[in-house]
Formats: sequence, structure tokens, C-alpha cells
Amino acid sequence: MLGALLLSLSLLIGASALCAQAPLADGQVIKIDEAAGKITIKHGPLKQFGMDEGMTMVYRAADPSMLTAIKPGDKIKFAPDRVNGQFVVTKIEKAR
Ligand SMILES: [Cu+2]
Repeated sequence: MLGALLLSLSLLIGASALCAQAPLADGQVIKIDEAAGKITIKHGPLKQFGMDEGMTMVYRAADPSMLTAIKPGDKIKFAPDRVNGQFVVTKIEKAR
């Protein structure tokens, strides 16, 4: 009985983690390394990735050309993802 409950609970959490990829997270660009295709973003909690508090961390850009339109200090909306244990940003929009 408890096992079934835990199983359905984990399925629920799994499903919500998938859905949670769609909305963009708020962040601020701290640093850009175009050569390495990496961006440092300061962002709030991203519970779907176990980040319960805001932090500043490095993401790999899914496409390095995403990094050309932004600069340090810009407020952005971004789509975080985890690919093979590495944090990747798949979309970046300038916030207005
Ligand atoms: Cu983070």
C-alpha cells in the first residue's frame, strides 16, 4: 500500500519535472565565455533541478551563437536543462 503510494508520488514528481522545462527562468548574466560556449547566470531557485536557493552558476550554451546577443549585467529569461549530468541552457531571451 505504502509502496504503491510512493510509486505514484514519484511518477507525479517525474511528470512535473518534465513539464517544468517549458517555462523560462529569470536570471542575470554575470559572465560570458564565448570561446568555451559557457555562460555564468545568477538565478533564483530551480526546484526541478534540486536548486532550492538562488545561486550563481555556469551553464553550457546549447548553441554558442546564443551568447552573442547578450552581455554581462543583462537580465534574461532562460531555459535550463540537464543533459548527461551537465547543466545546459537551451534558450535565452532578454528580459524587458
Ligand atoms: Cu543553479
